[in-house]
Amino acid sequence: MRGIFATPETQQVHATFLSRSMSTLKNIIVGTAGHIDHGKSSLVKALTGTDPDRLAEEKRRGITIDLGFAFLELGEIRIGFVDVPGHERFVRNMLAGVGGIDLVVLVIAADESIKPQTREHFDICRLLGISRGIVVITKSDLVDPDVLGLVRLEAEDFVRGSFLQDAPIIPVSVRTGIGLDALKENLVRLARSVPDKDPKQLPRLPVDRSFAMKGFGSVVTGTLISGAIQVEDELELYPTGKRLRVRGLHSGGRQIGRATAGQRTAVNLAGIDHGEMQRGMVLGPPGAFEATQRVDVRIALLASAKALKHRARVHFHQGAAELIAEVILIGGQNALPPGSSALAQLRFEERILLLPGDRFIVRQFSPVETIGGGVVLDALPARRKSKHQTVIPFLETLETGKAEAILGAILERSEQGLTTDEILKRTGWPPSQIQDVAAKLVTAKGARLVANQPPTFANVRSVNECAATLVRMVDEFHRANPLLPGISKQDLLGKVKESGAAVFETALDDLVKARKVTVTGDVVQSAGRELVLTGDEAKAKALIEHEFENAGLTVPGFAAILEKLPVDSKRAEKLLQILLREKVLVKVASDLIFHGSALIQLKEMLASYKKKQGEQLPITAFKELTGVSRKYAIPLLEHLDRERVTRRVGDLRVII
Ligand SMILES: Nc1nc2c(ncn2[C@@H]2O[C@H](COP(=O)(O)OP(=O)(O)O)[C@@H](O)[C@H]2O)c(=O)[nH]1
Ligand SMILES: [Mg+2]
Repeated sequence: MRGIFATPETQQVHATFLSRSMSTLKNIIVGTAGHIDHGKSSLVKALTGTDPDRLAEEKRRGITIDLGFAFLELGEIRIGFVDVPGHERFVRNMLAGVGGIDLVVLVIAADESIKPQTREHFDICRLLGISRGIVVITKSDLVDPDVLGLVRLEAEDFVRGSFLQDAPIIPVSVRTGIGLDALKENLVRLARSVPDKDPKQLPRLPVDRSFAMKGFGSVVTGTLISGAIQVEDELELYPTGKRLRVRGLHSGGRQIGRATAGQRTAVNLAGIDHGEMQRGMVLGPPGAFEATQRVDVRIALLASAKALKHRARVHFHQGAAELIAEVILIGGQNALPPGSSALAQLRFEERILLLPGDRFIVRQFSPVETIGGGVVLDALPARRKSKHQTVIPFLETLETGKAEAILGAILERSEQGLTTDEILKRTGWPPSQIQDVAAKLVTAKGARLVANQPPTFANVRSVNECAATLVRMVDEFHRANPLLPGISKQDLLGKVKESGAAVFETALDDLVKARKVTVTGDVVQSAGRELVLTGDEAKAKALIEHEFENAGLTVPGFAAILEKLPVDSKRAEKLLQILLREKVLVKVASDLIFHGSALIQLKEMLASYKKKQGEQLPITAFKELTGVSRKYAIPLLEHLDRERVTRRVGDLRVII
């Protein structure tokens, strides 16, 4: 499939590329912006040798309709150009391309100066938070120096107070070649200042083209905005849920094994028809993200726009996607005034993959023009009833908070805690970052690890509140059921269902550690609860104790005792539990119970043995000393080991 973009020029680049190592190259995406006919495509061609107008119709009409692409290597910098159409009818195509760019070349023709789409494209760049660029005054050969000076002043004025305020302004002409070298120098300088992309981020490739290649099958192209993709990777096509295998990768007209963020990338995919892949869909890691139909955002309206009414419909553009959205203003206002911003929920008719931090553009429904933009804060907002007062501070934390504050705020709104996978869907952070941030939050006592499989984190308050409820529920149960030993765990969990199993288990564990409740098998009861016994029960309890006390170390089976008791076996079992809890009886092994006094005597016997015979104690000596059978001797000795009365050394015990 080599040769998707093959031209003589790219093949030549290929030859020079082979002598260079991949890792030393820095990939940068440069987008053009500006009014139609101002010379954007000609400039890209002059810089790269590639005509970005690739469609037959574009060539015939001499205008750019859809996105065009070209590549240029300057030293260690590899630039992917995204050439956008300037015509107002094709702003939507412009928007599909501008998403992943690192720096913009704002083109202003010397003979026309600033025109409507110069403004609109510039607004879009600002709204998308693009932070670097160059102003290029094209067609400088068409005007005299005075006019050029004037256009330069107008350009300076135009960008004042924006991210381009201190950007170079370079007059060029593709006719005379003037300014092209200066432009290249500035591109390299600016490209170097673009921060390196974090290779640990998860990959996202918004699809801007999809087509079939004879002999290869389906191909999509896009700007890889984060992470890396490798041949043979499995990817998911969001929001369709389809899983696809990467058969091949191309960038800049050559086959590659791995594409990294900041590269224009063509992906050959197995197992799908190209017609099923559309502009706006996103390739990403399988199962990692979740497409959405509503997002909470900060939305800003241009000063030049009309007020935006609550519930207004707009055209929403993000990445390469375009959808219709309904704007729900969260603060309760009726309209958003021009030049201001607000928190809002956007509702879509279709599902789309969005993540916090994604910048978007909104265009008026009709007539279609750019009116504002914003940033996604919460891509999976909870369905809320009327709690606007809590959602506003929450969204403000997502907007401005540090990672730990953000995770803390997300957990605070998730009663049951969240697994790392669920946190990923809400933040887009790679797993390693989630682990780091969660660990810091746990250390700072802002969160608890409530389960290990899978790792689940919860707000500290959720656990504490659940524990408080549990104490209340167990007390209530005792009051209502004085003769039952306690409430089953299952029933107790049913009473705090909204806490979820992981938070419940952690809260219960806390209560056991704090000795507020005890858990025996499946039964939870308040610690230190004094059972009120009936006369028969009290008699039976005394009898049980007596039997064990008399038996010393040669304890009876419990069945034998049962026969003598005036209560039924279920109740007898309960009485046994009480005696164990009171530590009158001691459980040495699962079916071996002794009276506490017998064990004290045993320890005394061992102490005097040690005095007379020394510390070494063979098992036979132990059996003789105590008169117990081998069946009892072993568990008893193990009990003594645990109690640190004896220590096992080979076949011997040593009395400590
Ligand atoms: N004289 C002159 N004409 C130019 C220059 N750059 C572009 N043009 C012409 O301006 C027209 C529009 O150029 P094009 O690159 O398609 O503009 P775009 O719509 O911004 O992409 C074409 O006829 C070009 O030949 C230049 O530097 N000097
Ligand atoms: Mg063009």
